[in-house]
Amino acid sequence: MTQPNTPFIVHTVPGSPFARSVMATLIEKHLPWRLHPLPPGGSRQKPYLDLQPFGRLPTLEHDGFILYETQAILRYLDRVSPDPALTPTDIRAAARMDQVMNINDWHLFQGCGNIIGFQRIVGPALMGLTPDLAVIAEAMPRAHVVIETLSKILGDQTFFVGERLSLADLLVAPQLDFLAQTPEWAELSQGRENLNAWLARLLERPSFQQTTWAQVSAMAKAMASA
Ligand SMILES: N[C@@H](CCC(=O)N[C@@H](CS)C(=O)NCC(=O)O)C(=O)O
Repeated sequence: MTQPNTPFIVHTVPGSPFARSVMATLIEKHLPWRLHPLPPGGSRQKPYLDLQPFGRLPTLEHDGFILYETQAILRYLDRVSPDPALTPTDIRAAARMDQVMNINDWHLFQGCGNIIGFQRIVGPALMGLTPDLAVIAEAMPRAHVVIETLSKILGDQTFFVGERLSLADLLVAPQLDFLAQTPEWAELSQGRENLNAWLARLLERPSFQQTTWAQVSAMAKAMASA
């Protein structure tokens, strides 16, 4: 029997966009949760590798149940605590949500967010790296296709699958927030105002305000000094 009142523990390095999706979903669901912060690089070492053998972030721990892969985590949270529902009941809307979530993992993160976001933000912040402009330029054609596709799917809807927030919004927003902080975003988002407006709507929500990189780093710092 799953217990929504048992605290959910999010293992992550502060700054992970996938972990932010999980934390934002927990907040949207009003579920009790806490952070288990890892140091930079901690995801590639034991004991974290005992939880997540691929060394990727995040991992959820819930009443002894260990789960990784962000989509699986988000769906678990939606099933454990169905109110508010974050999956549409309409079959085609649910399929569209799943499609956007897979676009996130296969096309937005892979080859786009993990290149441009890493070169511009994560690498400089955590490793003192200088952005490699050639690597960024190589990723741009793919990034254009991804952003154009997301903009088309969104259309004039408030959220990706209509007028209600879904898991798709919660998965994509942290990735786009990273991209939106890069100089490349002006070019990528040109003529795609609907996506900019959607991102602004998402980032205004308490669930995103409370899970910025700075906020999660402050949480980790407070825990370390407690
Ligand atoms: N398919 C995984 C992907 C997770 C992932 O790739 N996370 C990245 C970005 S937050 C990560 O762990 N990066 C840190 C690293 O590779 O050490 C999921 O959905 O959870």
